[in-house]
Amino acid sequence: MNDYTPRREDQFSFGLWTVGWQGVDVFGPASRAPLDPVEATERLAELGAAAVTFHDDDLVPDDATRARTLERFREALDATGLGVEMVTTNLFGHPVFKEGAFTANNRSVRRLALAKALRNLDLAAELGAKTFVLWGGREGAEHGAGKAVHAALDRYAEGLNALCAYALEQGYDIRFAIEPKPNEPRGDILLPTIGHALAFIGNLAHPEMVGLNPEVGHEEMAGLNFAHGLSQALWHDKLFHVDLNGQHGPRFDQDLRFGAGNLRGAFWTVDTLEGGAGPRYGGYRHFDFKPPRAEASDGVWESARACMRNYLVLKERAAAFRADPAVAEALAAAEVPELSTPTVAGGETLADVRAASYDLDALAMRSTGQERLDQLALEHLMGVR
Ligand SMILES: [Mn+2]
Repeated sequence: MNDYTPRREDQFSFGLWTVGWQGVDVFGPASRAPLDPVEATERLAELGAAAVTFHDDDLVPDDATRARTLERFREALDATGLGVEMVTTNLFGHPVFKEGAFTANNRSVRRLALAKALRNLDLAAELGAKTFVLWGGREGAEHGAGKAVHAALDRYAEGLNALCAYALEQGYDIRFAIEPKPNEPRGDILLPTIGHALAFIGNLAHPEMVGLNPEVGHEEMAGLNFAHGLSQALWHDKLFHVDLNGQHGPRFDQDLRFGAGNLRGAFWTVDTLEGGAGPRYGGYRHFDFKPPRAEASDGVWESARACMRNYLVLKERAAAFRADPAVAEALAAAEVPELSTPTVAGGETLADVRAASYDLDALAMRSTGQERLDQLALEHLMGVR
């Protein structure tokens, strides 16, 4: 009997900033006390996580205490056996980045952003992280003429190219992952979706070193299908990392625990990550959520626990769906396996395709079996099959 207890091999990881979020929002100050990164690491280990991640500012906000903080953090990692799988740089919090970081109009700000990211890249390598995430929350605009997007993309590429060149020069075993988001905090953010970021990566100097860190809520804020986005990222071999959380449709970034919000979307997200109908994602299942401001610390740990539990429950449901003989029949009836057959067979010519006869009436009237298939999925999700 599966009791949905997370194990290290489930590869769950959490940002220190998630459980550490104090509830500061646009309308009010902190509702919770600061959380020591050492305590966060210990509690997450107890709950069954395999690794932690952080922004430079989450862990070492202050140069005066940097060495001691890092020493204590390393001791906590050693004691718990947790790893640091990903590191990211905060290029959005400090007011200096209010008008952008890599794409700020101000050149000194861009140089400062690059210096901060390079310093943190050294730290990422030192702690053994294999992925370096870049979320450009301030890379955008609220106005039309205020940001020359063509030049901004040149500078964005310049920043990423510099980071890649530095990682190569240092021999770091690190890949970069861009995290798209359509808006918030900026009115409009550059590289707003998975698709925009994929296209951008193709024009970089080292495209093989740069992939994606898509986030459930960010794509759903844009009204997009997250599982489809994941599938396309996997198709391009660009799913380097993933941020799991929950969101109720296009509205402010809710950062709910995974499984809350669009539960049906979460089912297909897990099915996709676990290779339900394509390659399986082999990386960490990383949670980037915010325990609601209304919660005290008990609620913080309950929501962290629930992220992993919901993933494991959905993993079981998705596996049951894929193993169900009725689903195999429904998939065949819906002709889903036929999509893997090339449209033009080897040895055939386009002239053969044009010369073939097609029974339009029969094709137009054919059953597609989609409702039957989807109802089976819903019944597995609802736990009645
Ligand atoms: Mn995120």
